[in-house]
Amino acid sequence: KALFKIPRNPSPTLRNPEEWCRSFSHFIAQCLIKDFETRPSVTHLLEHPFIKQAHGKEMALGQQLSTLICEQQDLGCKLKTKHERINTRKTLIIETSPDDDLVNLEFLDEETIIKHLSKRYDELQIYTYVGDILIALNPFQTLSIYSPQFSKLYHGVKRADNPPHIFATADAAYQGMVTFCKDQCIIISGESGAGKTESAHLIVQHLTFLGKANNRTLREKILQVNPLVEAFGNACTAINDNSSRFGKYLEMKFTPTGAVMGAKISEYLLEKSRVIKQATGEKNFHIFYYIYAGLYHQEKLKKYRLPDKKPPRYIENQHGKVMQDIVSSKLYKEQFDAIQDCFRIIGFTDEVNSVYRILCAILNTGNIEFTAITSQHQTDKSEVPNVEALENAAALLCIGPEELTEALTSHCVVTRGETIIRTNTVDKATDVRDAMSKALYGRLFSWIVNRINALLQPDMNICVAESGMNVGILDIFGFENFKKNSFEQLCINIANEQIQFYFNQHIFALEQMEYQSEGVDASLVEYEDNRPILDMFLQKPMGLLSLLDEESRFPQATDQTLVDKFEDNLRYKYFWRPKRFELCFGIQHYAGKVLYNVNGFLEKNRDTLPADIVVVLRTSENKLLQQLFSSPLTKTGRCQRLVIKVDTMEMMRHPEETTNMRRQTVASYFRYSLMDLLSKMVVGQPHFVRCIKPNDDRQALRFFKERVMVQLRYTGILETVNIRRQGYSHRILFEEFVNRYYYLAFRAHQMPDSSKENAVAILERAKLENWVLGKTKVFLKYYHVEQLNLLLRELIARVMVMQAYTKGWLG
Ligand code: AD9
Ligand code: MG
Repeated sequence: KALFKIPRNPSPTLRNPEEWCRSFSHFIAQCLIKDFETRPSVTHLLEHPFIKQAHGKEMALGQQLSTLICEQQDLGCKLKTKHERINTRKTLIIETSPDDDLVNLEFLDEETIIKHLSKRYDELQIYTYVGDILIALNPFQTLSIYSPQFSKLYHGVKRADNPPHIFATADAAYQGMVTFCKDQCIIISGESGAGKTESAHLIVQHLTFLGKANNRTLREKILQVNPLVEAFGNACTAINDNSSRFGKYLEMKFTPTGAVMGAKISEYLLEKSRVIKQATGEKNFHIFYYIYAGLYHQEKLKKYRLPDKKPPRYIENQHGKVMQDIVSSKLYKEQFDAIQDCFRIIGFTDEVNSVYRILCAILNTGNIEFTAITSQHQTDKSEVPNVEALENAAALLCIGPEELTEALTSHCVVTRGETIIRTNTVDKATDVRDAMSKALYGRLFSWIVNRINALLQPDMNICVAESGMNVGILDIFGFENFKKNSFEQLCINIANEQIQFYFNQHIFALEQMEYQSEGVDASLVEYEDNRPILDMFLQKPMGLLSLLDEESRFPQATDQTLVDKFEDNLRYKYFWRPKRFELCFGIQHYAGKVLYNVNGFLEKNRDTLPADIVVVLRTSENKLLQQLFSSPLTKTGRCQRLVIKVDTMEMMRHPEETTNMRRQTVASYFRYSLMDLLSKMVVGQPHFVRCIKPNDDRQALRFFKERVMVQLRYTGILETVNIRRQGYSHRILFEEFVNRYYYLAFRAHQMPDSSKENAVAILERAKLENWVLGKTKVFLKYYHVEQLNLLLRELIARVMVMQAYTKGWLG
């Protein structure tokens, strides 16, 4: 209060700026030491006429003051006073309320929870806490709560100081990382269209704000990563116009002091089949529409050999999309410009032109058609009647059109040591064509991701990467249940089962096990364990994926034999086979019943790319394409083709292994990816965001109780509220606890024993209540840790200021 009363004109006793400034800085230093909360805002100080004047004259004191201010900024300390916050609140109209956290509710049942969420949603409070877990209701409208002002508001404060917000979760992860020097991971879950991807963007936005690197370019680059990969990996589905068709784990890398220094994406299981076919009412990956509309407007369709009368078949009129719809879309055109900017800002070079060429080649490949040649001797031969599309594709890929025709319409086989060339039927040639399109797109996508990673790698000269830490953000495709569900939905839903299992493990299982082993009395909470369903999918050798792999190895296997095999071997209550639909089976997932149609499962799982195609593509003069299909193989002619057993996924990740005869199916690669993802997640301290979709019509302010109830049930929110209310989310070894917090109760040079008694001394000194002691650990509620960390940060800041003061920086 005193600070804000400082007169704008100096009092008669302080006659000149130097004197005033000296006295003022002295006063500030005292305030800082006395009470951290009453520090003046930096802007407020710098704006003061005397400070300005002091700066203008380059007076030593002014400089010292600004040095101190800069140091504070670097420290990432709070820059605003309470006063400022109150003002901000008024203008932004945000208030905290007791029902911000469901754990505080007096009555705890589904009805009450729903009532609260519904009321909050009406008031546009889309976020609600369950202890340290964030529930995010999709607002289906643009809210003005993500501006830089909000980023400031949610910077390094206690959760209870502000209403729940996605920025608070990002902040908790960031503070956790800086304070404990531990990697963090934010796991965003929810069904398709619930708001995971949007939440992931907001988290990245806030983390780039928090990790203020001096390097502005790096921040800008990181912000372009999501839009770029999503243009290639997202598409419009029946549920969501911007549905993620791949899983994404984005790791943001920070220096030990918390400055952002790089980023890395890992992508999981892109739904490549979308390139060649989309379900009714759905579309291809966004990028195809962007590029077609963009090139049309730049009058470059000819240059990229795209048809200008009718859009290519892969993005065409399958579902009423006509040429005019695509080229007249302002959105597509603008998005194309935005993607070009993304490439440029991230640092891609002329390679972008090769990316466009490959995309356009894929569109042309889709237009290649085959007809049967029936002669007296041969009925299983096909040819390409209209060579325009084929020639276009070949030209864009920089390969010979004859070689491409040959690879599409015939294949090599070896019988008893002899190599024979066999012709392809029309169906077979069509399959090969589509396999080529899928492989091109899948590898291009992986290449883009790898290239981004290379461009955003931490600069080794500035910081040794190993000494940095990271915050990982998981945004996968959400649980899906369409009218017709295929192999893709099965993989997506298994991934979601795995994430739910991880959540259960963290929130319920591990926590309860630890209470018991530490002799802490906390009543057990019942929860729905989905482990048996996961076992049904993943177990070897009799789990569903293993059975699918086994059947995929038999050339004679059919959809019928596959579904029969499932029925004969999967004796689980979660599996059923409706008699009416012969080629279907049903699964009772954690999030509901889904009926799958096995049509095409085997082919999708085999995902074979004929070796003939690989050999042709390797002859390309395009450097990028060579890279995509590179391997130690030499191009020694056509018949060499058969020694290669190429598997798309295998090659994509391990190009050096392409000569390996071992075949890897999509299911086995998927299993491996899940393990890889989990191994990344388990090393970090998890933070959970549970996205909820309040209605299926994507309408703002519509809260369908039943719909929300179902999601709350299957995500175990009620049980989570219970366990967060009773439980202790942080369990820290006495030694670690004393090491971390001893400054709060002991003198800095007086390193105490890491005993239980000293831990208690710290807890009491910090005036905390409701903690519990186990045999080897302190059991804390989430708000205890928050309080301790805040005290610690304040203490460190005070020490810094005292040092500055004693060194005479403050006059
Ligand atoms: V999927 O599993 O990838 O199909 P998501 O990722 O869960 O799904 P997404 O984030 O794409 O859903 O959200 C769907 C739509 O909801 C967005 O396109 C927005 O129109 C809308 N949405 C979601 N969250 C917000 C928000 N915080 N503010 C405004 C939002 N709109
Ligand atoms: Mg998404």
